[in-house]
Amino acid sequence: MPATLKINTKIKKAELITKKIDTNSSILIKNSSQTNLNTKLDTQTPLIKIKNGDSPTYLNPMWVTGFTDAEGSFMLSITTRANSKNLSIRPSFEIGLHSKDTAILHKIKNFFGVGLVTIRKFKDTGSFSVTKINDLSNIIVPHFREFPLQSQKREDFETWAKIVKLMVNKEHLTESGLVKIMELKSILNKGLTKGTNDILFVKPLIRAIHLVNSSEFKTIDPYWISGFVDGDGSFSVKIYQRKTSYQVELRFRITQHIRDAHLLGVIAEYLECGKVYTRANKLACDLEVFNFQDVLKKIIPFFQKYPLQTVKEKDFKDFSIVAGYMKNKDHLTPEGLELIRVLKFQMNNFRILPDITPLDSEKPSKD
Ligand SMILES: [Ca+2]
Repeated sequence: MPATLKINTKIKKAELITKKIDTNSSILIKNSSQTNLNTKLDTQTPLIKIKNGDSPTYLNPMWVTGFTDAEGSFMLSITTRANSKNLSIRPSFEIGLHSKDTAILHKIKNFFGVGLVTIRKFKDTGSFSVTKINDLSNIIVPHFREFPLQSQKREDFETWAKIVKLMVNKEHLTESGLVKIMELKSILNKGLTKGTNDILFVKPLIRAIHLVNSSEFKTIDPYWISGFVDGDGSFSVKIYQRKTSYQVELRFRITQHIRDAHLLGVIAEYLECGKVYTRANKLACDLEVFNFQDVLKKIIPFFQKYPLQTVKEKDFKDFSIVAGYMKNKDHLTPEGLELIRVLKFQMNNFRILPDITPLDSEKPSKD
């Protein structure tokens, strides 16, 4: 019982602190240095239209692409119809999220003006999906042609768009068209599944690798980064105990499958900070920024200028407040450290449940 009581008081305290800091948040960006990054920040105009000062009514198209690079899927389902040899071929575009973050799915639906939002309460998930062939062909494909994907998902999109085109031309109704679709499916996402492989003789294609050009990437709309981080990024506060003292560390991270290690390196170049680390299992990699000056002068000003759109924005705000304390050296006093602990207790997994993408899940650390 005393533990619960203690946490409740802490949370109340944290709310008070958050309010106090919010009205005075300019302290965090006073010292932005005159690096190339800052010049870049100043020359780009944010495209999001702001209503009432803080609630964005429209999503930036490049944010939508960045978020799709992190969380979207270009799918193709091929099933055999009952009592028939005919195949049912259904392409779709989907974004699946934890149900706590479904508000953004409705915004994405409004952005495209097509598709459906489905919430599965018992599974704690929600998704935005577009399945009508005309919507895929007239809305989804043109969007990703105009605002291109940057990760390996670009290859999935290109393959999938060819399938959509074949279907618009009704080629899936011919045997040769069907073979073409199956061949394309062999390099889409996880490739062919067992059942469908037996039906037609299919020669699997070889998947191309998409390598972003780092000098071209320097001119990317910064909202692509915000969208990508809204999907696969995280902001965390670590408190390490030393022998007689505590050390506070702020960590910004983007996690990807190993196939996108190159992209993370290009993002690090763009942000002018951070380094890419390969995980021990060699299946995933992380771009990490934990140098305090980089966090304070590069990461925080960037996401203040190009705000996140999901509930991750709340974690970013808490993270920024802690940075403000650390800048004032408040973390070196017992009171300051306690305030940081309180904020840490309301962030990330304490605020929302872990992401449904296994790569993104991070257990709350015990400190
Ligand atoms: Ca992801």
